Amino acid sequence: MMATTTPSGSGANSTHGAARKLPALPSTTLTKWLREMHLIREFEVRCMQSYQEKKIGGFCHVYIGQEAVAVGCTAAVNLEDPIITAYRDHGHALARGMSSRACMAEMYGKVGGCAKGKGGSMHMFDRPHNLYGGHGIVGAQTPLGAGIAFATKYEDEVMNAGRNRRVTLCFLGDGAVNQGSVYEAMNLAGLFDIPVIFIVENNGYSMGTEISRGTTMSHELTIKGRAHGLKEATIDGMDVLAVYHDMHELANWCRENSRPAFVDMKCYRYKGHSMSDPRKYRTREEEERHELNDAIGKFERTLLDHAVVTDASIKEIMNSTREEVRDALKFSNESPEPDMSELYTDVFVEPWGRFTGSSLPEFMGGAANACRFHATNGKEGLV
Ligand SMILES: Cc1ncc(C[n+]2csc(CCOP(=O)(O)OP(=O)(O)O)c2C)c(N)n1
Ligand SMILES: [Mg+2]
Repeated sequence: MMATTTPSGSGANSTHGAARKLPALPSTTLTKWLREMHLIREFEVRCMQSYQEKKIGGFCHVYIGQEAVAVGCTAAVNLEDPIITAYRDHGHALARGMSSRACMAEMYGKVGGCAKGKGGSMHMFDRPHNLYGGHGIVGAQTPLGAGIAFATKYEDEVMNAGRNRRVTLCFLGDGAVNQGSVYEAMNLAGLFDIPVIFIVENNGYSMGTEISRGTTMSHELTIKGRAHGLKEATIDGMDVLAVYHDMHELANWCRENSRPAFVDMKCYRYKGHSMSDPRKYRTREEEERHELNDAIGKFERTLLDHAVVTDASIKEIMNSTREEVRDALKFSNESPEPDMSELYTDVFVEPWGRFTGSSLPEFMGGAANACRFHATNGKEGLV
C-alpha cells in the first residue's frame, strides 16, 4: 500500500478556504495541473521507497513540497521554450511531459530510461520535450541555460526572421546563487539581451545550510538579478495559480523584449536534501508549519470551492496517478540493464576509440606511444 508521509490535504477531509479567483482557463487545464502535482508527489514517494529497497542507487534528491513550481512554470510557457535545471529534476521532467516509465527506468539505471539508464536521478534529459537536463554540478546549468537562450535568440531572430520568440527557463537552487558562473551567466544575459529566466527555487536550504547563513541579502535575493539589469520577480512557489500567473506574464515580457529575468521563487522542500539527510539542522515544527501550507492541498481546496473538482474526482486523480507510477515501477523492474557495450557510447571519447585502461586511447597511438606523453612535473605518467 502506498502511503505518503506528507499530507497533500486531499479532498475528502479538507476544509474549504476562502474562495480564490481562478484564471480564465478550461477546467480540464486546472485539473491537469492538479493531476501533475499528484503524479510528481506519488512518483517521489515511490522513489524514496525504491531507494530504501536498493532498487535505485547513487544520489537521489526528491522534489516533494516544490511540485507547484515545476507545474506552474511549465504551464506558463510553450513546449518549444527550453528548460534546464539542476539535479532535483524528476518534477521538471514529469511536468514537461516525460513519461513516468522513462523517468522511473532512468532512476533504476535501466535501458528504458530517458538516458538509457546511464544518467540516473540527476540527469533527466528529454530532447523532444526540450528539457536539457538534469545537472549535478551546482550552478553549472546556468551558463548552459544562458547559452541555450542565446542560441534560440539567434535562430529565432536571425535565421528564422522573427517568426518565433522563445524564452528559456533556467532553474537553480538558492545555494547555487553563490556560484561564480551564475554571475557570469547573468552578466552575459544582461549584456546580450538574452531571453532567459533564472528561476531560483528558494527552498531555504542548501544541503544543511539555511539561506541566511550562506547568502548575502537573502531577505532581498532579487537584488542579485537587479545588479545585472535583469527584470526581477518574487513569486509564491507554494501556490500553483500564483506561479502560473506571474510566470506567464514574466515569460511573455521576456519574449517580447528579448530580455532576461531573475525570480526568487519561495518554496520549501519537505524531505531531506538527499536520501541520506537526517534533517538535524531544522525542527519538525518548522517542517509541519510549511506542510500546512501545502500547495496540493491548497489548490484542491480552491478547485473544490469553484466546483471544478469533487471529492470523488480528486480520489480518481489520486488512484490514476498511483496506477501510473505502479506501472512505471513494473516497467522499470522488467526493463533490462544496459549492455556493457553502452559504456563506450554517448561519451566524448567515442570517435577516438576505446580508452584502453592505463594506456593511451587508440587515436593517440595506443600504448606504443605512451612515452610521448609525459607529465611536465618531471614525474613519470601521462599528462
Ligand atoms: C560545484 C559543486 N559544489 C558542491 C556540490 C555539492 N552539493 C550538491 S547539492 C548542494 C546544495 C545546493 O543547494 P541548492 O542550490 O539550494 O539546491 P537544493 O538542493 O536546495 O535544490 C551542494 C553544495 C556540487 N554538487 N557542486
Ligand atoms: Mg535550496
